[in-house]
Amino acid sequence: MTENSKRGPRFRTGYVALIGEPNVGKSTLLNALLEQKLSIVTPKPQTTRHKIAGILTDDNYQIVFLDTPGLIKPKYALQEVMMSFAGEAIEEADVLVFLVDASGRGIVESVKKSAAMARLVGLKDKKPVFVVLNKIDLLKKAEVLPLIQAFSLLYPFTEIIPVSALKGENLVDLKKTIVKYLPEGNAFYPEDYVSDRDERFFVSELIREEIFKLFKEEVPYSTTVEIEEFRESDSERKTFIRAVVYVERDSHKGIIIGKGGAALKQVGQNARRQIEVMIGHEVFLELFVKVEKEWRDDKGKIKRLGYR
Ligand SMILES: Nc1nc2c(ncn2[C@@H]2O[C@H](COP(=O)(O)OP(=O)(O)O)[C@@H](O)[C@H]2O)c(=O)[nH]1
Ligand SMILES: [Mg+2]
Repeated sequence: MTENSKRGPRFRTGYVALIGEPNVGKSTLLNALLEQKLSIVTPKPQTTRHKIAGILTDDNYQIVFLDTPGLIKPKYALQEVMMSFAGEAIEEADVLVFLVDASGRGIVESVKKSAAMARLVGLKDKKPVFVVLNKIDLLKKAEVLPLIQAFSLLYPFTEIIPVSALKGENLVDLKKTIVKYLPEGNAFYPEDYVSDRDERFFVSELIREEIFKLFKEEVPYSTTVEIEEFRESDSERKTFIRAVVYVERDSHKGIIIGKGGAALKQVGQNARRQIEVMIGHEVFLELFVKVEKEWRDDKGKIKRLGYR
């Protein structure tokens, strides 16, 4: 860190937690703000299981966005751990962003919940609390303002900002507004850092994303991915990756592998393409499936499988 321009009194740096119910678009928003795919996105709820930092550095600021798992009532130990990540992000944040799906039927309920949480956190720590109304591309223009007015009556939110993460609408305004509330201070990360996570982590996430896209019902939720080997060969400009997909039951193992291995092959092909885009050169991906009985209910196994 020899860079001088990222220091000095006017530079602003801070953490921004992206909080909200499953599927409101937290991960889509993170990726849109960073203009690159960091967090995996699928149409299924509870895709995000970790707290993932996305770092955005500009001439005058560094914002560290924390993407979090959606707020739910935990049913098993993994979900408890997921909720603790959301809790940590709320604690760490300088600015809280409650994201809601402005097009959803449950919007009033979710803003009420955000207001209740904002009361708890905002009052205790005096943190700025934003409501970001996402998915406005699904609304008529005339519907947006009344929505903002309705929410401003529920709680004195610091800011209420309508956006479309998917279409990239109003994101510049969102960034500018966030920066106003960040403390002055030097950058936490070198300016070329985009995340606190390494390539191995993102590789495992890209594999998990394909599993979430391909399989139905409970199966994807029972899986997790571990990278056993990650080896770059400079001479061949190729990366060798061996990963294990853990499932909870033998029956799930059969489904993931599929007839004659067809399903696993599909996961591997799709994931490899995504990984190659991220890494920027050819990838050789080997996938195995193993059963780790009831891992989602075992705190020790959960930790060992990378959720910490
Ligand atoms: N129409 C529309 N869909 C969105 C928008 N943002 C996210 N989505 C979709 O909502 C779903 C859930 O998104 P995701 O980012 O995984 O939500 P998360 O669970 O809150 O992280 C995905 O199918 C996204 O494509 C948006 O601004 N407009
Ligand atoms: Mg997510």
